[in-house]
Amino acid sequence: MSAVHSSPAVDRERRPAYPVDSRVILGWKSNSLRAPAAPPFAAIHLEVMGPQLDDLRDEVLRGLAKPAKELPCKLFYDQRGSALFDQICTLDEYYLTRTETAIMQQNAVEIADLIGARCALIEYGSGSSSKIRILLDHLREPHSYIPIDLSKDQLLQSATAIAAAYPRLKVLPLCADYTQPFVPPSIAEDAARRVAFFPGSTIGNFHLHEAEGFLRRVRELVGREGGLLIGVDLKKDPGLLHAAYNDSAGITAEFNLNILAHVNTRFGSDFHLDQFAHRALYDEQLGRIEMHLISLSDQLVQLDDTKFALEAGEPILTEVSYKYDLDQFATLAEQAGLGVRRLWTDSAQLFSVQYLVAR
Ligand code: AVI
Repeated sequence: MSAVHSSPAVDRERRPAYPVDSRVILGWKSNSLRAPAAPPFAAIHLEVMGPQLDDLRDEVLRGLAKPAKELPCKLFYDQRGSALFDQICTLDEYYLTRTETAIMQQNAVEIADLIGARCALIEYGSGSSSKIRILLDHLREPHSYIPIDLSKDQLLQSATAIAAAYPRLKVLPLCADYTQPFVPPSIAEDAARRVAFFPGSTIGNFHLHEAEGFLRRVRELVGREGGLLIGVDLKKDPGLLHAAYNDSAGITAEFNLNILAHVNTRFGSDFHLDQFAHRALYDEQLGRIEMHLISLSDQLVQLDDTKFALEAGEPILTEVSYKYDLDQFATLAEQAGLGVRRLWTDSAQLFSVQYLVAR
């Protein structure tokens, strides 16, 4: 294989607290938005804190140069990928979304009581911002909503829709790669409390050591009085898990393959999508789903001036999705300085929603 570009050593923790680019979008008048009917008075200020395209490119190059090739799962979510993911969330086999939503709906009053009045809500990976509405409908005078997402267009659309539906709420979207350390702008200093929201069991898409680092950063952001409301998928019958990630309509397969189309458009690589197949399997020992794309032939893929050789049958790891048991997650949270204040599950114990506070 040819030489791989090395990434400049960037100390991300010490990056200045800057917005790399910051823009104000007034209502729907901006050309960059293809937005449908929404009140023309909603003003949304979007903070953009990267990531820089070069950082992502380096991550892709590094992943493909590993002996066991991988791509970062955050690259699933271009416009088409986000739409496919929304479709996955409605599938019968994908129990996660409906189970979490039901848990939140059934316990919304208690959750809102625990969070308290005038809180600033910071949602990591806000996507279509749908589950936050359950909280916003029950919270007492929420102070502000800060959705954080990598996908700028979806972030703007969802933030604008939330601002229109909750006109008294300050909506302050932040475009950032929350899987990496970043220095957020000073967030809601005058709120009664900062509460992070991380639904969907997206925590499962971090490797275990990364999950601990992420939780620690959240703990720092929300501070001593703050909290984290998080969705955590639980260990269960492997048959159910297998079905959830190998749906009969093939949407997950399309979602998985779309990462290659996204990498092609964004970085100019030449992956041929018909030369790869979706595979998802549950590794019971590691307690995680692994999604791969399997090369269907011996082939070369080019990105910049680097050629990557793939053998027939060789996998590219595109995602891990850890499933936890309750004790294991409590220990992980503890290591990050958080304690489980209260948790809710469904009657079949498929999924949990947990409220963590600083210890
Ligand atoms: C976003 N994340 C929690 C999903 C999951 O279940 O790990 C992504 C996904 N991958 C395949 N289907 C859904």
